[in-house]
Amino acid sequence: PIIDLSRKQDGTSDTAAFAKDVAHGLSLNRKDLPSRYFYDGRGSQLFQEIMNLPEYYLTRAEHEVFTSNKAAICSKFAEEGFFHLIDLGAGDALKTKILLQQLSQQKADFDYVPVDISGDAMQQLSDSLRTELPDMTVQAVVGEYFKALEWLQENKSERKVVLFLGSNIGNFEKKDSIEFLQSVRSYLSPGDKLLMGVDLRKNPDVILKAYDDAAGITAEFNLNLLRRINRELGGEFILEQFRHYAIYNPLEGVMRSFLISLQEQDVYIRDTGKTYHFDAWEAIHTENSHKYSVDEIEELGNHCGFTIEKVYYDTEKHFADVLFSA
Ligand code: AVI
Repeated sequence: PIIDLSRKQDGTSDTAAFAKDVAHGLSLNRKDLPSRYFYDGRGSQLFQEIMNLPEYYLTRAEHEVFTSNKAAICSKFAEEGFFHLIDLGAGDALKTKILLQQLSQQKADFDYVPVDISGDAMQQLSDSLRTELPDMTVQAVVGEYFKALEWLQENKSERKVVLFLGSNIGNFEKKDSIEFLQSVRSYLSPGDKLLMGVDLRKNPDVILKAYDDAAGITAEFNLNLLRRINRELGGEFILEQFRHYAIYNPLEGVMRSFLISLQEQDVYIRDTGKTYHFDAWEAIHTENSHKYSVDEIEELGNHCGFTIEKVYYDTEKHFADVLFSA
């Protein structure tokens, strides 16, 4: 059985929240839309395609980190007996499965708690694990990260190992990443662990290409946000009148993505009851992807109550999976 924590308690629908965020973001002087809205059905599918692109090194690098270090990582997880393995934003869990296979080979005593906002993804993952690892106990949770941690807190007090992989931390604003990690820490006890996947600072050309691929899949992924507004909120964006633009700032270590209006135009969005004006070449900021040095990630972790136990790298040192202890 899958636990569904995604229903709103306050009676408002997801669409109403989306409309509110879009209305707010497009009314700002510097227009801004939250990147969490990328992931509708088509957006999630495009992200899968991104992860297979030759330019998008992140997924391959983390895959390598896990295949080369799985025994070491898993023995750290299992060294004190039973634990809950909580995978925040599990998705298809392709990389986590490397660890799951290893853990079951080691006969580790654990259960697996994948958490994701997508109910479809959690259903598919539960089904695939039932055939691939039939002896493993799986409790999938559909909902926001924090709801799942709260739920776990109420129900059990055993040891926890939290996974936050794939550079998902990079999509938070700096202050939100602190709030997030402090909150994760508040649900953990001393000795519990957090394994976090972070994209490292590197040659800006390599980073830039990962977010502006030759096949144009990332551009599609970004533009899909406007398509989603059209479909779900009755928006009237003409997609051809916007382009994807991505730029890396090496001082801050931040990749930023935008949608740029190719001409002066007005766009009506039915569910917000408003028309939004765009100057020619005006930008909508849609995403940040932060790149870290190991020192920066250590400082962030320490600030939030974690200490580094071990850092695992791929051979090119493009990516790191950092094992923190609470
Ligand atoms: C999900 N997240 C870690 C991806 C990233 O690299 O920031 C999302 C993404 N955006 C464009 N390409 C991939």
